[in-house]
Amino acid sequence: MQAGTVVTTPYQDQKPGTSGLRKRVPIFQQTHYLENFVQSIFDTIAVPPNSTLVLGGDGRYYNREAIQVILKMAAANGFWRVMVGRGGILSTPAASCLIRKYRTCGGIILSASHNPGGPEGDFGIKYNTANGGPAPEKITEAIFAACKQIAQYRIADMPDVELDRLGDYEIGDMTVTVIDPVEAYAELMESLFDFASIRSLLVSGFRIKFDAMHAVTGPYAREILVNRLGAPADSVINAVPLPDFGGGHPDPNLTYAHDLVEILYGENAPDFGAASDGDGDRNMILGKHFFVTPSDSLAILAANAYLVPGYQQGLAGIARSMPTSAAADRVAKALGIPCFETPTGWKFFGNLMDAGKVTLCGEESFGTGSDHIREKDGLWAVLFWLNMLAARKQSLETIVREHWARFGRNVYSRHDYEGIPAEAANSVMKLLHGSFESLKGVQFGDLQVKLCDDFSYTDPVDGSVSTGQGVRILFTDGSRIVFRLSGTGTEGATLRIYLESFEPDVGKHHLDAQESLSTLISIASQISELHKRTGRIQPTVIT
Ligand code: VG1
Ligand code: CO
Repeated sequence: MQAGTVVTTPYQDQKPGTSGLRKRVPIFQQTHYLENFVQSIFDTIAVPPNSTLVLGGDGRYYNREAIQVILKMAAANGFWRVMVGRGGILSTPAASCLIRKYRTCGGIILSASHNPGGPEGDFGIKYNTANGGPAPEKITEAIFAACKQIAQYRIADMPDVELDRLGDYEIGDMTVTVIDPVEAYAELMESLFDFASIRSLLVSGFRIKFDAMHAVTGPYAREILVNRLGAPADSVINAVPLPDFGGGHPDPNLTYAHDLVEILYGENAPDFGAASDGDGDRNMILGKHFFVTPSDSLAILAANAYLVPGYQQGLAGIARSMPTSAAADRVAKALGIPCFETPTGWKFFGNLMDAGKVTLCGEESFGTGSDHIREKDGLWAVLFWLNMLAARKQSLETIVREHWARFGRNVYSRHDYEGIPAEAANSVMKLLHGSFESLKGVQFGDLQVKLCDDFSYTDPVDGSVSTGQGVRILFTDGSRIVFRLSGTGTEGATLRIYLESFEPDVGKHHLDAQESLSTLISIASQISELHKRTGRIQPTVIT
């Protein structure tokens, strides 16, 4: 094997967003585009001697090709070993699990998560550090700086590695170990949850449907839910990962996971439904004719953690992203534990978990997880719910309603306006920024504006500061509206509007969230001049 150096020129657009670098496949296929980014990762982390790298992706189009390139570059950059999932497959949580289990120096995950795939779809790459979590901002910024200056990369001249057979392959001084993508992850799940009682639930006629959306979780769900927990095989649908996700949009929400939604809202619906996204780190939880908002899900998991073996020793604390509702804060208060509010993106939870300050974390965007790994974890959330349902022997809807009755309901919704021109989106944000002073104290019907700001966060562990994390319009009664631009899209801009109000009155808990939030919804469109500036009246996705 010969390792050579290739002269290259930088691309200026390789700035990682909320979760890694995401671009359309044709952009990634440009000469040296992938190589430049990978070399910039290796240069930034200055590969220590005898290092192992975990490598895998969600199986989307270009996954295999990219893996072969990265293996050759890893060999030329002095890695001792690369552990790659069979077929190039690793879900994001499984990659995090492997990095931690084998104490590797980190991992590269190839995924654009919930973004569509295929030759014209999206591709993505992210680097996770030795703790198993997404690289923090200071590392992603250093990678971006390296990308802008790169002049050469190193790559070995070697044949492609056989990715479909388990085993060790010696390539020069490096070993490629093709591993089972599911095994270690499934074992970790068995160590956290009461599999025996979940199995009894599933064989007693309690029916579940899990929609893998033709993305990476199919093999994981089959192994865990069907093989290990005894659910009937047809409990897992769209279970085969496909390079284009079957033409779908692997985003587990009420709009894109419509197959599942139709089943759970249909006649003779199962008792429990769930879906996961492209790379397996998100979860949507449904009951019979019932939807659980991710913010409520986090709060409910926290309140019921004492029922789950892996969490029976108690929770150190909870963290949620700023736009996530304050439902979890109420549980934290009742449990007498701290609750942290971080910017959007799982990378902000890593320090808190490493420092032992929090056990559970969540985001309103269908992301929930714990310190068992350093990523959000879709199937973990499903198993947590099943464990809770098995222990409480009540319907999912009853559990949620009892939770609201005890803690009050944080009525919540997110409205996404996808694919709007970047200038229009920027002008909305600029208008809002310019209105902070004039909005303060203004009365809208019963609601009065208390404060407007742009959220910034000081990491309590390392003191790093992140600014510009979303515009908040806070009202005196605790209601709020948050405006943010997405950092994961690849085309135009996506404006997210997050709406929240608190309803203590149990007599009003049955009301539809959109109805309860209608005043906030109209204030949001008024103060952002949404229609005038974007031409949109209706959101693309409501959750
Ligand atoms: C979105 C979500 C955010 C999540 C991120 C990555 O980011 O809002 O909560 O952490 O996706 O999730 P944005 O910037 O588009 O709002 V995933 O499943 O794409 O790794
Ligand atoms: Co994801």
